[in-house]
Amino acid sequence: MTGRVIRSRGRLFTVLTDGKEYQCEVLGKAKREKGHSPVAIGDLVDFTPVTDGSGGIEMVHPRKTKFSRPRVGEELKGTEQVIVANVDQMVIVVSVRQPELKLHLIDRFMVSAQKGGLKPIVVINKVDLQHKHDLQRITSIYESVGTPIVLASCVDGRGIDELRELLRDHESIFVGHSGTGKSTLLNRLQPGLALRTSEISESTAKGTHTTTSVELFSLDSGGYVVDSPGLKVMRIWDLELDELQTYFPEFEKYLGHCKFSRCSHLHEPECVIRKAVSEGQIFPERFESYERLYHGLK
Ligand SMILES: Nc1nc2c(ncn2[C@@H]2O[C@H](COP(=O)(O)OP(=O)(O)OP(=O)(O)O)[C@@H](O)[C@H]2O)c(=O)[nH]1
Ligand SMILES: [Mg+2]
Ligand SMILES: [Zn+2]
Repeated sequence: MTGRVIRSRGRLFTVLTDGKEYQCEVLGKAKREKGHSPVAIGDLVDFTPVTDGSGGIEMVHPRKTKFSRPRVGEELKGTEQVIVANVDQMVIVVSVRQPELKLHLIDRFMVSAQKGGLKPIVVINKVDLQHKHDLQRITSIYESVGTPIVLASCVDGRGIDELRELLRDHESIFVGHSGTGKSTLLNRLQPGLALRTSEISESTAKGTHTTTSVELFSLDSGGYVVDSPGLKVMRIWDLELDELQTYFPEFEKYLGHCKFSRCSHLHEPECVIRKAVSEGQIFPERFESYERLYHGLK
């Protein structure tokens, strides 16, 4: 039988097929697959039922999309951790404050989304709080690269309906640092979901990783959502230096026109990307994110 992995606990994966759930172990064959995590939430799998409600996963279907990162603590050995497979959108949740908004964090997730084949959506949450950001400018930055951006508040309800529309009939994973309000947003989008959320401490203004597991939920308005634990450091799995520039859509029309064919766009003369930045064709904020990511990869 074929089904979809919707959650996991320990070594057991819950596989959903025809509205029925099976608790499955991963059998030897599927375990031995090389080069990626054997089974991830969102995977389509072939399994054999053992008893009513339990079974064994035999095979994982090739993934259409994936959001992955190096397994924590194993960055050097390089093991990939697929956080979710086969969803089509990444909702990048940041907050104006608590924790503080940093554009380069959004851009890092944007790169990861595109690399994995997911369409990014940006949500700036907690706009009810006093803050110092120019939200109009931030909105134009992301609109200029074709990314939908929603200004939201779980306190006064701003942006919630708009976000619900963007999620309708899509499968979306919510990502972002701890405490930005991912679970609160999901609870607001679908009352009854009752995901655990928590107060963030005022003194450190850091979240405490309230969400600890990844699970696929269906939305009454159509589609699926996946909550995810806030990531402290968001490293991008298997990203090459040369590849980075291709995940900045606004660079695209300039690529191949620099004087040097392998221009890093950081210091070489006659670089058309830097020229576009200085002429206001590319937002300096985005270029700065590119620079940061580039240095991080070297
Ligand atoms: N003022 C304000 N507070 C919010 C808003 N959304 C969420 N919060 C608060 O932010 C805190 C963290 O919310 P969570 O939903 O637990 O954050 P999370 O992103 O799921 O965090 P992790 O699960 O740790 O990744 C809670 O105290 C929420 O009440 C908002 O729009 N405005
Ligand atoms: Mg959460
Ligand atoms: Zn260049």
